[in-house]
Amino acid sequence: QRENSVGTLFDYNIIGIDPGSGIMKSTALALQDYKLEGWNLIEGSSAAMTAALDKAIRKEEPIVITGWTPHWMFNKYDLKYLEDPLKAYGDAEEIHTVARLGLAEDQPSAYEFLKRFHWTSDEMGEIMTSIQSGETPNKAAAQWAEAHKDHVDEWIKGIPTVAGQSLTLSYVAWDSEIASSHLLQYILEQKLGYKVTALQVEAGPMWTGVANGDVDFTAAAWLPLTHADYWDKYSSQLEDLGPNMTGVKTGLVVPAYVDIESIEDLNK
Ligand code: PBE
Repeated sequence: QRENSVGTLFDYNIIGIDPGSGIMKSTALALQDYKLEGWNLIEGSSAAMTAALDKAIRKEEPIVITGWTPHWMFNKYDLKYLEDPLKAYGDAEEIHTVARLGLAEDQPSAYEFLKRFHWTSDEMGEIMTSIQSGETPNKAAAQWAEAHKDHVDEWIKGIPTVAGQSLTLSYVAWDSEIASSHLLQYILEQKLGYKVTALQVEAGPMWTGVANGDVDFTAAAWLPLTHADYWDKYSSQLEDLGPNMTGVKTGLVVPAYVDIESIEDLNK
């Protein structure tokens, strides 16, 4: 660590999230790629990261966080991604729905709906913002589904309802995935007749649960880069139902008032 360097402004800390998340792995590699020596990647959670961000912004202090889009923080605060010329955070990232093998045969209605399910980051953002402003995830998802009936109807049109069959999904408490998982639970239960158990777990168990067949699906697979190691390990035990959202992004994020533009600048 050097005195009077950019790093000292940030105490050489990058505020991260849960250790199982893909963005923590990408960031550990980014530290190597950009030769950011002496920097610490702080483990925590999505909630702790946004709390640290809020605190820094109130005092207009420098902070670097691991961030991603879609996320309500970009609506609430004036933030910017640091440029990533080495593409440590990849390029065209997508969120995929992945199912256990055999779901198509066992639960064809759920399978067909999940295959069709595809939305935009603005749409997800509406649910995230509603949760952030104090609504429960269940209510925020229900309100969204009822306010976007036409869209929901396209996803379920012609799909036979079932009589209370159980279905299990897994997700991590990332703000984006809290929104999508509650919406899926609502539609599967209220429109298609399933009884859904939504398991909130760490990233590792989220993937292994689907791979070993204990969990029917997750809609929280960030590919091709963010969850590449999970995908490489389990892809033969899973079915990829395709992207439920395209044009998503991860990276290092700072408040707009922080006077650096690129990850490379962290080395100055
Ligand atoms: N995220 C949000 C996750 C995927 C969803 C970018 C924080 C991750 O890094 O694994």
